Amino acid sequence: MSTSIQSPTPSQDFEVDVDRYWREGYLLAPAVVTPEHLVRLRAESDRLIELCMADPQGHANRLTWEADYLDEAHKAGMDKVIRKIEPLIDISLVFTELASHPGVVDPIRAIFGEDLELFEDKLNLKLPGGSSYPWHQDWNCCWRAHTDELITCFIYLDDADMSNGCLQVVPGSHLNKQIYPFKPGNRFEVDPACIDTSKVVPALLRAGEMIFFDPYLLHYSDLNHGSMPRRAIIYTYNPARLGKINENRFPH
Ligand SMILES: O=C(O)CCC(=O)C(=O)O
Repeated sequence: MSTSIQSPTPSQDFEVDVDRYWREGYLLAPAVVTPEHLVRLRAESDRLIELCMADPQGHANRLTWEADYLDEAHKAGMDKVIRKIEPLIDISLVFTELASHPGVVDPIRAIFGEDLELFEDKLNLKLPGGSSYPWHQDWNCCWRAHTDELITCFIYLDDADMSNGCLQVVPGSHLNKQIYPFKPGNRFEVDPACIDTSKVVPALLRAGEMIFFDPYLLHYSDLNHGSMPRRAIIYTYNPARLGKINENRFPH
């Protein structure tokens, strides 16, 4: 595994390195939320879990469950644990507001060089014991029906490291929009044989810090082996000139 990782600079010095983003396919960024704001974001995450658990049928279209992603060896006690809530903003004013926080959207606006629309929004919970996300490219597995003019922002709600399943990326794997073949019989996971493990970089970030990345970037996260959650709010944006192109993500 590569040790050359970008480190987020303190926010007052943060300058969006647009060239670096396009070269490496991702950029780390400092926290733009205060510690008090972070407390409110975590409380909102708890509220949404309660809301969805109170009416899982009513929220069925927005929920995925850990039990559907964990293998037998890791399933015990996880049958009623939510893996992901998506979409989010139609049930959360707090996360609607965060999606347009200048500290979140300004770097993406700088990278695209134009205004933005929100394309996708989700809360990945990765609670203790939570499942992995195998190696994949978001555009190839999930967004082929849409534009590839997309930038994703991960905002961690908890400190993230290798023990609780931080995001891991392969810098430069987005270049030339290369599509890596799926694992045989799979329409999500890239064939692990294609991953050069010597190039993998973990995004070891503290709560509130962010990673922006390209829809072709190879990325992965492991099972949460730790005792702490690794929650992340994930927003994806497209250039505003394309309009609101993913409105049908909202459950009717
Ligand atoms: O939450 C994670 O660790 C990974 C999420 C991810 O890769 C995705 O939602 O496409």
